[in-house]
Amino acid sequence: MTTTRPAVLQLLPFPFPDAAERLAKHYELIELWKAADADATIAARQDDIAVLVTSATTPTPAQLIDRLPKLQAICSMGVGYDAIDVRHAQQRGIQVSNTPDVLNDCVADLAFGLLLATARKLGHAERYVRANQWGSEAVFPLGVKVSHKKMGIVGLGRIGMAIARRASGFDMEVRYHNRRARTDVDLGYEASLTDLASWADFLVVATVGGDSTRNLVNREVLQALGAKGIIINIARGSVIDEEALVSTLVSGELGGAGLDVYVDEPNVPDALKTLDNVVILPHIASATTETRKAMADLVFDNVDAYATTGKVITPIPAIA
Ligand code: 8YV
Repeated sequence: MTTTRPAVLQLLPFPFPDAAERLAKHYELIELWKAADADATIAARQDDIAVLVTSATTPTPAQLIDRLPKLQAICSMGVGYDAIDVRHAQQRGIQVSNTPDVLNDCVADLAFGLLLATARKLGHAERYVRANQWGSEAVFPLGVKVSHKKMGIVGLGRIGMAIARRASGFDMEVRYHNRRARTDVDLGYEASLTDLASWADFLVVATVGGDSTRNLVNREVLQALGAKGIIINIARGSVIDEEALVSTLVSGELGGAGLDVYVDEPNVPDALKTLDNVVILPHIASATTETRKAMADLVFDNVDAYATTGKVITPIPAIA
């Protein structure tokens, strides 16, 4: 069944009242989560769908993309795109956009919040007071200092740079590891991630997710960071070998961890839930009203731009 007006297929709700109105401006809006039978809805409308709206954490595989023969653009909410088969879409000539930059501050703020919470045991201290242990013989353990310490950043991109700026506010020395050194920053580059880890007091993971970085932070790197070292992850769970992470924390080979992302979200390894030197958050790095609104608006702007100019505003670079 074909209709004159092309359609936009929205895979997930956006928590903003104007979302539907914005998306229905140029296209007929199909809100898939409202469909009684999502499969039947896609089958019935496959020839009308020109644009797909998804998110960084919503699986968007080649199978789904290939069910939409008239698809021309995929507009995703979020900067990460490891849940979307971008390469396949681009090979089909489909433009794919994400929402970079608008979330850098909140993600970097959360990275620092996690670092301070882990180093100064804020979660543990909070539980200690709530359990009425304060004043009891259970003396609360000392934390570790953050200011003037050494921070290693794995993945010095836009978010990594925002974290480095915040670290300078804490008088921290910052070095980083990327696939190759940047020529536009005056921060120390470490070609070896293991060397960066053994140098650092805090290792912050801010790199992209996906196959190219899977288990980049392996057991050797975690052991190099050491019994006094603390790892922070606001990127993707897949970047750290999660098994090695759990066992080095349990054995004491690794000092502590502040985590916002995991390999199989929302499932967090139970072993992590029992450790007081670990802070575990539910993937909230960009979860502020201001930033999520800015992310949603950029999705809408990408859809509008595609409808009016045939080009999205923030395309994901071509994946080789
Ligand atoms: C998600 C994120 O977008 O931007 C990313 O890559 O992981 C987050 O900001 C957010 O959780 C909504 O899906």
